Amino acid sequence: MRIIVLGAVIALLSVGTTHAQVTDWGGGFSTGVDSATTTSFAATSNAQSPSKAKCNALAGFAVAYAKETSARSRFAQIIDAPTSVLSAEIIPAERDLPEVCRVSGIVAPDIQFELQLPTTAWNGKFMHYGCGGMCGVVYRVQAEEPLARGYAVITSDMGHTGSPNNTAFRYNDITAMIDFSYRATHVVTLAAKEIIDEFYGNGPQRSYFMGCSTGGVQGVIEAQRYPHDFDGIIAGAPAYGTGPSYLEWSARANLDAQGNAIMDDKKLPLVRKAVIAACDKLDGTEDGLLQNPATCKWDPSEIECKGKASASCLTKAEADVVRKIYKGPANSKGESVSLGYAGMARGSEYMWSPSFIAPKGEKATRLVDYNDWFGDGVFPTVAANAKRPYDYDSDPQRGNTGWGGPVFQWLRYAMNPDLRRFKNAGGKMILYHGWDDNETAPGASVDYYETTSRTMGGDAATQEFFRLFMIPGMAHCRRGPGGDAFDVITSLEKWVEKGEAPDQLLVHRLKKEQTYLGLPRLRYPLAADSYDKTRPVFPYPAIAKWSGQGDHAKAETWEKVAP
Ligand SMILES: [Ca+2]
Repeated sequence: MRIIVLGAVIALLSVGTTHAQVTDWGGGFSTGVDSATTTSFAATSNAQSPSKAKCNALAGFAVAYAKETSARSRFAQIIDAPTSVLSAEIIPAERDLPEVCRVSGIVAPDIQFELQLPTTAWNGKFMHYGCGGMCGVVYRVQAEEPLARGYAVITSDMGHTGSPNNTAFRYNDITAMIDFSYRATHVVTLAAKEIIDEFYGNGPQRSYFMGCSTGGVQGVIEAQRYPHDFDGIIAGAPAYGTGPSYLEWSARANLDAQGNAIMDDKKLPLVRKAVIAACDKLDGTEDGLLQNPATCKWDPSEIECKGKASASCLTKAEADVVRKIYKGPANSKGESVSLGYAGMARGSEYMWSPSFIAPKGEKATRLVDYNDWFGDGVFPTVAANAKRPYDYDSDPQRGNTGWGGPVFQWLRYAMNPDLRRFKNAGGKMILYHGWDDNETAPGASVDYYETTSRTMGGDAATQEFFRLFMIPGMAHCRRGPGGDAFDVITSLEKWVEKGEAPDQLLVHRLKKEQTYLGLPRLRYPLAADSYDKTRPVFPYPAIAKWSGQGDHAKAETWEKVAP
């Protein structure tokens, strides 16, 4: 059989293509991913390995698709997920990544995906790796960590092509809204399982989802709406997006009535120093980190100027700015208008510049990119209002909680605490969130866990299938002074496959900090000389407290205590 790889089609559709797109929602994506390879290969049927033959057979679906013959029918007939394979080709092993059959395709109407199928090194399992920001790109690099472990891995663009920094894709486009909100994650999973079955002759023994930021919210929504898709889910720092935009709130907190910045970022170290001085020892050791910022009640009035304003104290206006950012979105009466959000955590002040409080003379980045993130997104059907700021008095009253208006809000609602179907299906979920996150409010994960715990019968019953780990000193998905490297895939595998629930995550602080986007992807176990500190993080609400003996940079000197 002569094989034709539809390179031109791939190029037109930009599957797997991105050009150094960078977004502040750094959880889920990367820069500089290579373009999709469009090289043809000329395999002949009498010189093929079995996996090459199977990969070519998948490519045959692409040929059939182009010719509109009936051979496409198996995937086209997937209920809820009519799928077309556009190309399939063998990619040789490189670095620690195995040889794969790389399949590109589309789930109708326009969700592009890439599925990588290890040819000889398959571990029998499937991983769906989530996206980041507004997605719009198929990020191949996301697949690397699970791929190196032998997983068949799928990634998708969630239904539209565009910059992950721009919300305009969903302007008056209900299909794009639905696919991005929840449908794409589900239907791409259906397609993956069917193609896996076609390629290997049987479906995956286990199916997992993993992602951070937008990827995190994809995972949580899967547990809520499609509880049979995955045996296990890792959801990091979910961008729930259900509250009035706390990013905008935090940036506007620093504007006076004329729209000028009240303070610059020079005083942020002063604030953080005072926070740490007041609360560091609550966890038993003065290591510059707060294990549980929620118990720190420090107030900016502590360092308010007594007499003349100076560099070593806050003016009353500056103290108000800091207090507002801790508090989170509120109306003009001072009443919180979020769903249990606590605003930014104490100790996270080092992450506030340049997002909320910029260097002197510069504009906070969350004001600069405001229109892309919130303008088009917040008021998608009222063009005249598209660029106006969120009104924390009137908008909540109109049911507009920010982020795309009420319709989009509901499509993407990720706070349903009724996880009975997920639990009954045997699903397990690990949720993690950095306490110093300045992009998705950490209090939202605490709120979601607590609401779920109340709904599902308390902590013990909930932790049978769902555990939250709040990571001290970690920013959005990674980075920060507390350590950001933990082998969460292995933790989930043990839980699902051996019934060993994760009693802790062992967090490592790397000597060389990860990049903002987490590249290159880490591999576990880490090299022993790559980190200088380990610490256990226990399932919320338990926290780690130093025992008082030994080296507090070593995990074994910490104990699990009630909050
Ligand atoms: Ca401490």
